[in-house]
Amino acid sequence: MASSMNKRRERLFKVIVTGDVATGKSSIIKRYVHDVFSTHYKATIGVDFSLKALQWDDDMVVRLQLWDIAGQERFGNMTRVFYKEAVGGVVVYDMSRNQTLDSVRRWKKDIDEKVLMNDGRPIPCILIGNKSDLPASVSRPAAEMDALCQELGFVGWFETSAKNNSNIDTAMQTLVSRILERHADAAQGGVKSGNVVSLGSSGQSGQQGGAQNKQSQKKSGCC
Ligand SMILES: Nc1nc2c(ncn2[C@@H]2O[C@H](COP(=O)(O)OP(=O)(O)O)[C@@H](O)[C@H]2O)c(=O)[nH]1
Ligand SMILES: [Mg+2]
Repeated sequence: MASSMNKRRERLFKVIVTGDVATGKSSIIKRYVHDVFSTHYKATIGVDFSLKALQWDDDMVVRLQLWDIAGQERFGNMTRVFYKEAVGGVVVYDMSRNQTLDSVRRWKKDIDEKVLMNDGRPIPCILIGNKSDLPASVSRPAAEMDALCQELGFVGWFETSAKNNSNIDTAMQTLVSRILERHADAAQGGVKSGNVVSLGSSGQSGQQGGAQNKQSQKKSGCC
């Protein structure tokens, strides 16, 4: 598929995926990249990354290098190399386990402390509540999630299911849009492949309102 892509312009973005153990980080990545899901729990130790190619528009291909912390979250102390040159982040909690939402604050703070855009601003991050398919999962009121996003500086929140393939594409699409906005200058500059793009930007803040997804139920939102 990638070979048939029209790629007059190409972007490669490193995106990091963090959150507590067993919230579904690896499952979200696997679903997004390979469209598979397994209930078999395999906690690997190390850092893993997967590549996802998106035909973003008529002439631009966006390649996402998705970094999975792959078990290191158990130790709470992530290596710098994990954060290095990331231009976007995903923090995942498990909608069926409250305490994983409490940890979101710490994961976001960690990202903001360890990686910044060249202009000194935090990298755009989205908040994902995963396992929406489970009966035990709890949907927080949208107002509460919006307020949390605002407070912690997430560009949006989404309820997903890696099992049912629900809302993951939408969530990632939003993140990529925000990354591209922040790198608007670079995006006009022609082909830049083989490199993780980590450029400063004179683009606008990604915090404007009104981008909320008001489909059937409110399963996501943006601050
Ligand atoms: N029901 C359900 N289970 C999930 C979902 N995502 C992940 N899981 C399960 O949760 C467990 C942990 O998933 P994993 O992706 O390894 O979590 P990680 O430690 O955050 O990478 C596995 O048993 C998965 O099958 C989901 O959306 N729905
Ligand atoms: Mg994992």
